[in-house]
Amino acid sequence: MYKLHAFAQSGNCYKVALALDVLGQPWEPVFIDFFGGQIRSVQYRESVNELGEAPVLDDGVLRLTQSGVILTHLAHQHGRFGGGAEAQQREVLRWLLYDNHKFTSYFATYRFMYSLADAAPVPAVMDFLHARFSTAFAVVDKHLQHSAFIVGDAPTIADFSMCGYLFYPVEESGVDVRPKYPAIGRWLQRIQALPGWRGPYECLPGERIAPRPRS
Ligand SMILES: N[C@@H](CCC(=O)N[C@@H](CS)C(=O)NCC(=O)O)C(=O)O
Repeated sequence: MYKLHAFAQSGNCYKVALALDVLGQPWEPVFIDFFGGQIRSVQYRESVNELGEAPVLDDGVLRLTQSGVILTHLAHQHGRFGGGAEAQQREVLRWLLYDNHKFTSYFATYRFMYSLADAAPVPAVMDFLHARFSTAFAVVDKHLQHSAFIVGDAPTIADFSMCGYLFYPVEESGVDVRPKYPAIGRWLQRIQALPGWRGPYECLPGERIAPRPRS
């Protein structure tokens, strides 16, 4: 059975959990104590992931890291959600790269600093991150005005990757994405309707943390 090293607040872990659930593949969670510092320990880097990151997937033979690599592996292994023809597969990769660089990363960092980090956020840093993810969200919203899913009219791993942080509660980021970006909102509804869908706090291991109180 697949083993997914993960923690509940990680949208990057959720990307993989969602793919496994929608593929109908049973998997076992292995809790990472992110907030207790486990991921930064020498032990974690030496024995779990030299990159010092989550998610990590054990598939029985391979140990894989980087959600985009894991998703691509799962799509190949199960012959689903990887895109059909070569041109579509290339599109899937293009959006995975865009997601990792611009769509997920700025928003995930913003959310972490907004409500999960110990220290209060620095306003100038938050303004920068907000501007960066807003640009990316507008790009994706425009794209989704003409496309049911990120690549064509059927779901792919690009969707699972890009929605990773968008099913968390609004109070964790302070950004109500659905009304602000209506095409993204409709796309999230389509993903949520896929058989097997579960939210991040339903499937990932670890306690839910109350967002840090705002001053
Ligand atoms: N591009 C990576 C990002 C992974 C990542 O940044 N994971 C976070 C948790 S959501 C992490 O482990 N951060 C630890 C750190 O940056 O020190 C992926 O998609 O897997």
